[in-house]
Amino acid sequence: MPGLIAPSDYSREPPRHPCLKINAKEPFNAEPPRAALVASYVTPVDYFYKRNHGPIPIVEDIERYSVIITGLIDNSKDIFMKDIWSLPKHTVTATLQCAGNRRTAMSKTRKVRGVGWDVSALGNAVWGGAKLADVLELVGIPKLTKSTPSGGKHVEFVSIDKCKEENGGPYKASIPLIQATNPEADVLLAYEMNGEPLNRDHGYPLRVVVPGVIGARSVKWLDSINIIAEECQGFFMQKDYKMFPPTVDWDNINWSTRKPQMDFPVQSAICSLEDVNHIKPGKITIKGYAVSGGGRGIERVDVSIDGGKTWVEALRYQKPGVPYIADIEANSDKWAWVLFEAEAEICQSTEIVAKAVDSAANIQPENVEVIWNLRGILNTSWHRVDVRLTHSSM
Ligand SMILES: Nc1nc2c(c(=O)[nH]1)N[C@H]1C(S)=C(S)[C@@H](COP(=O)(O)O)O[C@H]1N2
Ligand SMILES: [Mo]
Repeated sequence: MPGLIAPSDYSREPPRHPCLKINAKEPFNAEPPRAALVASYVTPVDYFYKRNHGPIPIVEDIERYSVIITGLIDNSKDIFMKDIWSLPKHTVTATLQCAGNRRTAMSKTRKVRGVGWDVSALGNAVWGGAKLADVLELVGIPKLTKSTPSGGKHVEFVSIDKCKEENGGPYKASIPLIQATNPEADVLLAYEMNGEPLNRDHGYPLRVVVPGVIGARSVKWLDSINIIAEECQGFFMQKDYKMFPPTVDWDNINWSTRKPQMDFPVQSAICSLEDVNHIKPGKITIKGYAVSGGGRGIERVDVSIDGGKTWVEALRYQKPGVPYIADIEANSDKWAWVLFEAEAEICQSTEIVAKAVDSAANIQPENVEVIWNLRGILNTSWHRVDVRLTHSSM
């Protein structure tokens, strides 16, 4: 009996929470309602977005499950769960965001290809597992290694799920070896999410979590780790999840001109309101999230209730009673989102807007047109929602 198997159809999918909005059924892609997303700092597993490219793998025998570490190293090694469990356990609070978050809105200006997502293709979880830097030491790669003696410079993660983009082959991605062996980068081989063993949708029994980087590099259902000379040549690294300018379309694209997207840019969205809202005049609370990639904090979130003419600064928070400060010295979770809140008096129909600024003073672009790209990734334009006043009958 093998440790982990990959079904080729959807007859053995796990149960999912009925509140999720399903964007694609097979493979299963779903996100929570906006308001549920910002109801807590740590996203409950049930509400955490699910982004899959094939049927969900199944563990048949956890004792036999192992990950082979191979490639440009002296000796390959099979790592079993007991080996992973015997390494120091680290917990990292990190926001995972799909590069396709807010794709539906980008598609409205000009059509893009890909699964449509509203603003909830992200979640914040407490990931528990071993640091990849510690795991790689088991095969003789020291901390902070740029290149192995035999020229390995990248760490490729290969799964076993059957993806149609890979012609039935597994999902895979890579990160630079220097990031993988840097304990400060907090790259995990995670076996827990919010204190519970990972569930099937999120990568049981073992997944990669690469904090601050688009979700696509956090490979689920890990099967092998390859130390390689060049970055992974898989579909999702080379023919997808790359950022192109608005002038590039399907008839003139040359994929090799761009690098695979890694860090995500500064992002925010209002989650207490839908795209169009009918409300009574009076006080409202505007709530949402802001997050940036690469471990950059959120310096400021600005909210406007007049379509972006004037702004007020929103209150930012992570944990109750702990002031949020966007500084590496502070006791903030550097890989995690911040939630924001602002109160406003609404006395006419208007557009409410949010934009965030990160600790490197990067700011979200005003309009989606300037960042439009054919795959509809990284829509980080100012988030705008309409409020229309309903007047009591006269
Ligand atoms: N094996 C495997 N890993 C994967 C994927 C996948 O389809 N197969 N999807 C990736 C993408 S695009 C994202 S955004 C995240 C989603 O993780 P989640 O479903 O736990 O939210 O997983 C990544 N890892
Ligand atoms: Mo993604």
